[in-house]
Amino acid sequence: MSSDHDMKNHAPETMCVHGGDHPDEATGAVSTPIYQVSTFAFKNAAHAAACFAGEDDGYIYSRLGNPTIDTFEKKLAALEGTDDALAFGSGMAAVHNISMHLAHGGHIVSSDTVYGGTFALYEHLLPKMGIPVSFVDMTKIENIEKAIRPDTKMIFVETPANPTLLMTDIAAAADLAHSKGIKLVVDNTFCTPYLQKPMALGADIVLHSGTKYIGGHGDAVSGVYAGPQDLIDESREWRTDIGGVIAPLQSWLLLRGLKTLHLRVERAQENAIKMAAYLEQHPKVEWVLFPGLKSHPQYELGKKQMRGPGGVISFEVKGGVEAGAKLMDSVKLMTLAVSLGDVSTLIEHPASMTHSTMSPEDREKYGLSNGLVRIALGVENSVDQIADLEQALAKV
Ligand code: LCS
Repeated sequence: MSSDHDMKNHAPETMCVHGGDHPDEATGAVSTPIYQVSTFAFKNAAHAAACFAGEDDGYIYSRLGNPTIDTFEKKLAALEGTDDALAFGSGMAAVHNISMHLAHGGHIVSSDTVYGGTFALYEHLLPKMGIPVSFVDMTKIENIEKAIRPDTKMIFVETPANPTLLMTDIAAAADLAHSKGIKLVVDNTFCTPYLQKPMALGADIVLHSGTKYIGGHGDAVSGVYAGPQDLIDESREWRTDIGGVIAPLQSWLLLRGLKTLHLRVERAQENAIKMAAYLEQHPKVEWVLFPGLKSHPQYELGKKQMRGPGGVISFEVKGGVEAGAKLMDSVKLMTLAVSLGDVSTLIEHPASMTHSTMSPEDREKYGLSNGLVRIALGVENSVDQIADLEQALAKV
């Protein structure tokens, strides 16, 4: 594949394999090499000065840019259908960087259910740095409008939200944001660019915890966001000075992960559809929330803006927290662990794990019940996954 091949008209599966990617320019290596290097030699003092002045695009130092990192960023941007991206040492570093860049000196309106780390950053730390955050139920766009203040600079949407799987109408949120001169950031971690394209729906920035489906193998903590060139260029200065850049090895793992993103997401999703149907009819299950079930209150919105419902299910076993704990202690094939988007199926209890940063009062206020159990389906055979839950439910 030549580097100037126009990928824009290719199908999503082809984009996962080839989009934004090309043989290494220096060596012709087909798999991007891991440029495991911190600093780059200049040809002479004039070349060094030109690189620092931005007159030459030569590499300087890996916090500022590195060929393996750049290739991952270009590939992710191509998959999201935008110009460029910036990658970070974790998803939280990405959320921090974009929030500092877009909302410094102003206010953020955020989804009320977000990953617990994002909630902690927004509830506790950003206000200390002079960036207040309002949390609203974004299933209704009018709630966002009511929360907007004269100093609001950024709207942060996580859809589907972790772990309630409630959704926000991205196109409507973008129209509202832009009518007020506000930037819209969408956390697309649960869907990946394979299932949802926030940029095409009007978002200004699309963000991921790369730790999840993008890497996909549970071995690389990372984050990334993509957007138009002018915003990413501005944001790069924030990353350079705050310093949360991704490492070359992590970038390489993510590049490799992206090449099979479509296969893994399709299989996890197929497995989730089967598991959700199984759970919904089980007499010991109180309720199930999954964007692919007609019983989901926003089933139609999911169909409108997502190519499929994804691979994560939330549900509650009759008997609440104790019954959920017994279930998690009884699984054999599934792993009791946080994270999601892994090839292995992971099961966890948000109230005591990923969302323990929220007070019990906040969890109740924002609709995150104490008995909620989250399963992130992996790519195993669904017969084995369901058999594992069947034997665990029998012990509850
Ligand atoms: N955004 C979403 C939607 C997430 O689910 C997470 C992590 C992050 C951002 C932060 O990314 P990180 O810094 O961990 O790469 N979610 C996790 C979860 O549900 N279990 O463990 C981590």
